[in-house]
Amino acid sequence: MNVEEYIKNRLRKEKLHFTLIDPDSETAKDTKKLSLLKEINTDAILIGGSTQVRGEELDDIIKSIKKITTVPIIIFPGGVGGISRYADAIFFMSLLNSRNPYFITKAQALGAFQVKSSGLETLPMGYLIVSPGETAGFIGEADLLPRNKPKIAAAYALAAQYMGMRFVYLEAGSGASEPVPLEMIKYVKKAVDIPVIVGGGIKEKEKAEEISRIADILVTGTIAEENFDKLKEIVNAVKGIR
Ligand code: 1GP
Repeated sequence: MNVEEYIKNRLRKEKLHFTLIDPDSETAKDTKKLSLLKEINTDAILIGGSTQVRGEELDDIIKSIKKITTVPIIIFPGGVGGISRYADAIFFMSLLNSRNPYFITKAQALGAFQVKSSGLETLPMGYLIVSPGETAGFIGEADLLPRNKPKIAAAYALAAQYMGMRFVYLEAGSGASEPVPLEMIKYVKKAVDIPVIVGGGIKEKEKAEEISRIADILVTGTIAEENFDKLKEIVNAVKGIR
């Protein structure tokens, strides 16, 4: 399957929801919990986290997710490790607002040949971390995008597009107390033509609906761990938008 075509075709008709699974989480290791994924209408599974599960352990987790769902599995790498040829694609991403060039281009160079030999489809993505940023912001040494300065986020997103990236991700950080502000998502959407992905701190269906009215793709992670019924509500809210 060509994952980019799949995403872009679906985006012509509807807003998308991606479920992020941390390979180090309870859900990833518990087949009963994983099988709940069958009950939701999510459009792709992202595999990633700031911790480093790799090698055979990661391959096995992806294989068991594949038995449960037919939606694409996309690696959302937290670093140079964490690549598995059993996934369908990888977000080949650059943390554009990092202060450390390691996260902008060096980790990408170090991982490039590994990605090539894995045969994974690459989805070039500009990754932008918005305050509070949580673990991703700390680890990625981000100059957190100020929540009250949407134009700065839009400028970075447009730069991502002009550099040839085909997706842009606005990240408030996993477990953030508040998601990316709506005003910022609006600004970014107006500025770019590439799909805008938004994640971090989305816990309620009302918020999910507000965000999905503007953004193209909404990502939730923590809620799958904490409250599966709420995850279902969020996915239904996203899918209800026309
Ligand atoms: C992390 O944006 C995602 O990259 C998910 O965040 O865990 O807060 O849903 P949550």
